[in-house]
Amino acid sequence: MTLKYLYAAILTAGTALAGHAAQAAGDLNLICAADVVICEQMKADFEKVHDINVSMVRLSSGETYAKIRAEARNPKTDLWWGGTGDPHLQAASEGLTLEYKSALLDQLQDWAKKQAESSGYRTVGVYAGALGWGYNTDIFTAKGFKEPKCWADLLAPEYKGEIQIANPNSSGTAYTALASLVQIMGEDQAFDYLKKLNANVSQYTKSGSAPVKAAARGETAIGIVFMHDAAAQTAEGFPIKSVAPCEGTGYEIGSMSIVKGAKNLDNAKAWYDWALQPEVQSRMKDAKSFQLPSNKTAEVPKEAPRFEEIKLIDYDFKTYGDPVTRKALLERWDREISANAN
Ligand code: S7P
Repeated sequence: MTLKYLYAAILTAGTALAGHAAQAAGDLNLICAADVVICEQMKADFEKVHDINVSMVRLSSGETYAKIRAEARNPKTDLWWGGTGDPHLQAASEGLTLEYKSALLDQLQDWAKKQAESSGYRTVGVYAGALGWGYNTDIFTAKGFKEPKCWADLLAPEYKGEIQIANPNSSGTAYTALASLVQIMGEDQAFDYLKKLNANVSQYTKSGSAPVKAAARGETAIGIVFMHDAAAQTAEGFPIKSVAPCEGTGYEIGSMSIVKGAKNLDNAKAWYDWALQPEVQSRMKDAKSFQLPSNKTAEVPKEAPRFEEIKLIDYDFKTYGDPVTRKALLERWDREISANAN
């Protein structure tokens, strides 16, 4: 038996154990809100063990939420895998996603189960990762920059035009940054900080990981991103060093939700149960997706930034995943930051 077939056999057995027929047939319309490389790997792996054709679109987290909301009367999407947890929670509280309790729930880390419980089981945690930034060490050496260790350091005038971060309307990463700064500094001080940071930001990208990909290519010195996305660029061989901010930082619980009114509900459940399996989550590292997996027995990649080594805030997912809070923060960001962008 080749390795490929052995792997397929393990996944098939795991799926059967999880209580879903491995041979369900038909289609599955999936929005994947993580990096496109892991999205494609997940789709291909799933199709190897199920007779289900997956139509997959990659969107950022905020874009996914907006699409699912716009399609609420006639959903075209069955399942939303990945992306930051806040918009999944927002969709859950607006009744856009379906309650579902997987038989694998008990195998998950407490943070993943809590995400499920607090949403009335309309979403669940699939991975977690902390926010920080990555910087290009070659650019730093060439320009004689000092390593920015703290959020406050990013305001230094020497970084004018040297920083990229995404737009929090489209990007879950950037919304996590906005909500984290508000929790660390208080709302008015956080907006004051963001106005000053604006002077150093050359571009607000659509996707959350784009800033560190640009830093890897030498197009910018610093990208504010999830630390695992910076680690992925280092693993690709680029001169990127990750930083966990000294004042503390927020984190994401990357999540998964079934869309209410899904046309291919059984197939959505088949993906849901499959994606919570340890074997599936252990393989994420092969796509350089270095988040912390939610299944307790999945392998933690050696490249994954460890929570115990990072000063994490007690991120308030309930408040910052609430539609009213999220809408108000994004509107304020549009008024005070986007309108004055360089
Ligand atoms: O690349 C992996 C990852 O950082 O992408 C997700 C992210 O929210 C998607 O990008 P956007 O910021 O554009 O929404 C994270 O969930 C995930 O860890």
